[in-house]
Amino acid sequence: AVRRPACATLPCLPSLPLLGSLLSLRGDLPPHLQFTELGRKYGGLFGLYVGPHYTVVVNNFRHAREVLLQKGKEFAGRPKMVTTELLSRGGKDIAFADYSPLWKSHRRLVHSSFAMFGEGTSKLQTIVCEEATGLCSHLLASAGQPLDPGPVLMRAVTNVVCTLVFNSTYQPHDPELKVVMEYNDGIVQTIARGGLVDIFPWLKIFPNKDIKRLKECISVRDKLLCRKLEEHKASYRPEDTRDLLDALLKGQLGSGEESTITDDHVLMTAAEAFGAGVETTSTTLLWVLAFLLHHPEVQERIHRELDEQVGRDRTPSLADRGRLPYLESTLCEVMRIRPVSPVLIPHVALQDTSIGGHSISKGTRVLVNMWSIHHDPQQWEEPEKFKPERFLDSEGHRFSPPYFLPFGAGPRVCVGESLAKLELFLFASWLLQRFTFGVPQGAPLPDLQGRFGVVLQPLGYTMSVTPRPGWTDQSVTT
Ligand code: HEM
Ligand code: PLO
Repeated sequence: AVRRPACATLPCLPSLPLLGSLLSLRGDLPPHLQFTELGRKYGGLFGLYVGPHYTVVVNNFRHAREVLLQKGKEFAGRPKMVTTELLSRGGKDIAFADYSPLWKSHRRLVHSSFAMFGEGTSKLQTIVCEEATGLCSHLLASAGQPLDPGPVLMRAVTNVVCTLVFNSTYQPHDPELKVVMEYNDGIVQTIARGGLVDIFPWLKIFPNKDIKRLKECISVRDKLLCRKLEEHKASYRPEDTRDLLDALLKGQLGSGEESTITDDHVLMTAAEAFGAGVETTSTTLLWVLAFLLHHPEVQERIHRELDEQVGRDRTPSLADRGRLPYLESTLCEVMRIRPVSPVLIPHVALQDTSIGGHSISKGTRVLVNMWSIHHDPQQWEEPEKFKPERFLDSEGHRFSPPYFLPFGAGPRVCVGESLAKLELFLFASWLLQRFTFGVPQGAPLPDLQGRFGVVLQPLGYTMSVTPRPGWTDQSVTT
């Protein structure tokens, strides 16, 4: 009983009822690599069945542009998935909520409150620089010993998001921070074993013990968030928006469409900003350091650029962004070669429409394989090579080609994009102004393949930290 594909003109993987195209998929490959490989046989655009759900995979830029930008609104839906429904109380967040007018105003509210903390004001910069200072003195204290950069980066990034969402920060040994790290870790490990794609029948991939652990972690998270929300309500003053929670409360009390968002929406949004803010940024920074350990010549060139453009007498600031094109290109190259979200979040067609002239019916799921777009040899010369200078033009200015889309594009583009870029720039420039990162004696180079869970992460590694001339004294870092 092989199923007839929903779209007659598109190639489709063989599919059985219930199992969908499972038998044609390889359990040992993460979805982005699997789809890239299948693309060689079926072409850049093909269909498959994820259990009962007809799903179209988009492997090339031309079709991705159609889905995300030209027909962005038609493809702005999200599927219901077992674990993300649990995570977001049935889609009361932004990322996993299906399209609706309420979602739209909810998203706009979140976006504008991020903008409020963003580049216009210097508040965000102050927050990040404060954490960068703390991070640098921690690194200086560990100079000479092998260091796992994961936990220290995680804490710095957590504190940035914490200030933004709750207007509070954690000291290194705060027990609440430990609780946050633990529940977050539990969610990351259970929410998306095979990626966010729910590609295998969920009972197979999410054994009950995982669902149980996920529920426990969510419940710990929710208790903590509820407490924060109650504290905020008690001290809320409309004239002083301290953070994202205040901005959401203000929206709730206002007269716009967003005034119908519930306390559940407020909680889920805070949880998501927190989760997204921490997981993506810290992972990207870990990839940056991993690639720099592999490419000391890139690190040297960044050092040179920093020495020439910033020097030692002051710390880098956002105003230096235009002056550090090579550093910025390195960050882009890292996000190209290892996008943290290689197949984005699944999209859904909200109406009957088409991709590349093939008709697509309402409800079809669409997976945009950003990995294959970022590794397409037709667009990128030697796509497997790490070459930051590919983002520089002949005059040394940075440029960003249209097929470089680490944050997605269109109505579902990442809401944290400018926040993330700002953080990456400030953390990277502060760290590299002061330190040289290397491989500890006898230790292996970091693995660059990574592991795909909810985001594409590098495996754990250790590095050595050496202060650069002029930065050896603890007193200069405070
Ligand atoms: C969505 C990338 C940081 C919040 C996304 C998507 C990508 C992405 C690819 C999915 C787009 C789609 O489905 O078409 C990244 C990268 C980051 C980053 C590469 C950092 C390097 C952040 C941060 C936040 C954030 C810091 C918030 C504080 C969100 C939210 C969505 C999202 C709420 C869902 C948007 C929607 O569905 O409408 N991000 N992100 N992200 N991101 Fe990010
Ligand atoms: C990370 C673990 C948190 O505990 C919960 C959470 C919320 C939002 C998710 C994030 C996790 C992973 C990265 C996601 C983000 C929304 C957008 C972002 C999926 C699961 C990306 C990169 O698409």
